Amino acid sequence: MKRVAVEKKILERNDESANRIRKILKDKGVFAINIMSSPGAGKTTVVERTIDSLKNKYRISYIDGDLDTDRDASRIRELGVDVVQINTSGACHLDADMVLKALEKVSLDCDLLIIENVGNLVCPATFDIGAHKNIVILSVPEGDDKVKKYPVMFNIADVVLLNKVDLLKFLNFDVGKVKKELKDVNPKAELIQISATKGYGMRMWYSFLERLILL
Ligand SMILES: Nc1nc2c(ncn2[C@@H]2O[C@H](COP(=O)(O)OP(=O)(O)OP(=O)(O)O)[C@@H](O)[C@H]2O)c(=O)[nH]1
Ligand SMILES: [Mg+2]
Repeated sequence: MKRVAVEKKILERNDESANRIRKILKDKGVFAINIMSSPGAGKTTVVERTIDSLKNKYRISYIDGDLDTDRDASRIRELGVDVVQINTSGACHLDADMVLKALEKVSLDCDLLIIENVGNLVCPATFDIGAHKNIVILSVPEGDDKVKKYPVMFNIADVVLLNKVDLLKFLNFDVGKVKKELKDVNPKAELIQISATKGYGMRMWYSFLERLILL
């Protein structure tokens, strides 16, 4: 009973901070996305390609959450957008207080704020960080059984990007199974098949994202 009470308090405090973030973003007219996946599914690669493709049309800022190092932040900084690194000191997810602090540093003179969460298919799903949309990436090498094994994450997804489809020909991966299980877990989620490195499906993702930015 005690454990439940403490957890509830932490999440309530987190929700208050997430609401503050939403207010700040609304006042500034910024649209924010929270990108989540297992380690290595391709979050930073998708972000790189997305920034490359959209940076001449939209002002973009980026916040990166990682346990340690600024490797992803350095990759994105090279593209000339404003970047703030959050190191979570061992925590397996970003929380709203971490993002609130980062908002004091990152440029909010932007149309799109991309937040890359810590690579983890479980914990980030529980912590609202005030973003408008949740983008979840599943990659082909992870296996086609993940939607039902990690339902909390797929349940909060607005969009699921099925990445690394260039590897489908080498692996035993049933795209139909993922589609069916996603329909069961979260019928509202959009599924877009992409290869961030080869470019397949990326135009569909960019135009989907643009529609959201312009809403
Ligand atoms: N074959 C293939 N490899 C990809 C694709 N997208 C990303 N990768 C590779 O996957 C590896 C991990 O990509 P990242 O973008 O760093 O993954 P991440 O999700 O940001 O990783 P963390 O931040 O550590 O959780 C890199 O070697 C990428 O080149 C893809 O579409 N196809
Ligand atoms: Mg990354």
